[in-house]
Amino acid sequence: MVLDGLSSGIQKAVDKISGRSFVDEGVIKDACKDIQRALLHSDADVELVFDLTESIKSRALDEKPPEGLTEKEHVVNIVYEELVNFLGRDEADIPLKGARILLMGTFGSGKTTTSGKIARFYKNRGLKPALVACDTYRTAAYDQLKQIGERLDVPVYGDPDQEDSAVVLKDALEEVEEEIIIVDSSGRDALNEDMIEEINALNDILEPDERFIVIPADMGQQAGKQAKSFQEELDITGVVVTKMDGTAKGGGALSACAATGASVKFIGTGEEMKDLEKYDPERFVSQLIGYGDLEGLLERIDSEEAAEQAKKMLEGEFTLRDFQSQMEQVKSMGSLEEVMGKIPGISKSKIPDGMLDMQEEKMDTYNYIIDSMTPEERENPKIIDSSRKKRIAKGSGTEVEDVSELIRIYRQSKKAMKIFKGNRRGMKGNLQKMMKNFGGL
Ligand SMILES: Nc1nc2c(ncn2[C@@H]2O[C@H](COP(=O)(O)OP(=O)(O)O)[C@@H](O)[C@H]2O)c(=O)[nH]1
Ligand SMILES: [Mg+2]
Repeated sequence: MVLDGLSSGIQKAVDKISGRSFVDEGVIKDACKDIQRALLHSDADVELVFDLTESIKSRALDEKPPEGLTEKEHVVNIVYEELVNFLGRDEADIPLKGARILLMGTFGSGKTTTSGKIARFYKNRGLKPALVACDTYRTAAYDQLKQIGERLDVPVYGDPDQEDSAVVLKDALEEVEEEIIIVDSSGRDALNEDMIEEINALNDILEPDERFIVIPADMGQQAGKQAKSFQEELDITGVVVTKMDGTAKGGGALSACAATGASVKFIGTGEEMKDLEKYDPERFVSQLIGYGDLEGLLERIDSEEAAEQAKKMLEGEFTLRDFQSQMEQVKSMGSLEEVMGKIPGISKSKIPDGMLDMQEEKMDTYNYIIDSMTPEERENPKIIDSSRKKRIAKGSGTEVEDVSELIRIYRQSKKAMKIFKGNRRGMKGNLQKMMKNFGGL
């Protein structure tokens, strides 16, 4: 994953806690030192880091474990919760209907690349994005975006001969038919009057739902200062932290943004269009800490719904509704491609090109099919005979073969659920099994 250094430091701390037969003050202090070291190495602010470890220490010593958790699990959970606070608490909220997004940032921060990545993000979710090339400052900017658009099969509006970005945007808005409009803009060396004026002009014309500042992670804690100045001058709604893949300073950048109250919406993790993740601090910290036990732990303490679902599965009552909600869970984790990349043991290289996108479409198809069933059919798919299949296919605008395929995959998943009986890693195991069903791996 990104931030391997930070991750191994945090994991070392967690292992120290988990590896002892009991936790005392000495162990907690020792683990906190590891966490400090890891975060400071990631260029996080010293004071913030000390505040964090103080909270961990005092909570670990004062709070009694809630029912069902051992002392050790309780302390690991405190580390997890405090790290989530530290790195941003709220999961990014990205509008999934018609949205206008204006990107801004300094030279080379990754605006143009990120514009393309965000277009892909929407396209993968079945929406129609358009890109607008408003960087009129750099000569090759239009061509760069045009190439990205061609690769993604997303229209790019712009005029390489027009020097006034406001004119480019006005013209584009007259023509554009797509529901999502993503506007790239010109950078500067730093936020200056010239840039403020230009962005304000674009803002008045576009009236965007989101104003994102793009900041490279290698700025470390300076990212917080930059987010703050853009916040004050240009009223940003979110931050995209790019280049998380190429630096040890990502933790510092994320924590500094969180400390200013700016919400990180996406992180960029590579040069390719697919390298964008919606930022979800809980998921991010789970990865930092290392899946495994922690996931089982979280499942036990805070998800009544998950517990209810698990219980039903164990009783063999895994209905098509449960199947549908599981598909939703998979989708809400990001694109299948991202999910696959995170499941140990599944190599992306084994997946044929085009398979992943196709599978996402499949999930939509399956959702339509399940929606077209009667409640009785959903609860008891056994009653779905060929005449019912025909009716369902017609109602959902799909083919009878799709309906049969869904039922087959549902049966396989149901069987897989039973195999996972008693498996503490629950959700991950289920997902992995389900992915295998989808991907035929
Ligand atoms: N490794 C890595 N490189 C990135 C990422 N985002 C952008 N880049 C690279 O950073 C450079 C500048 O990006 P560009 O989008 O042109 O920045 P702009 O000047 O802000 O529009 C390009 O070489 C990109 O490929 C990222 O998340 N990871
Ligand atoms: Mg650019």
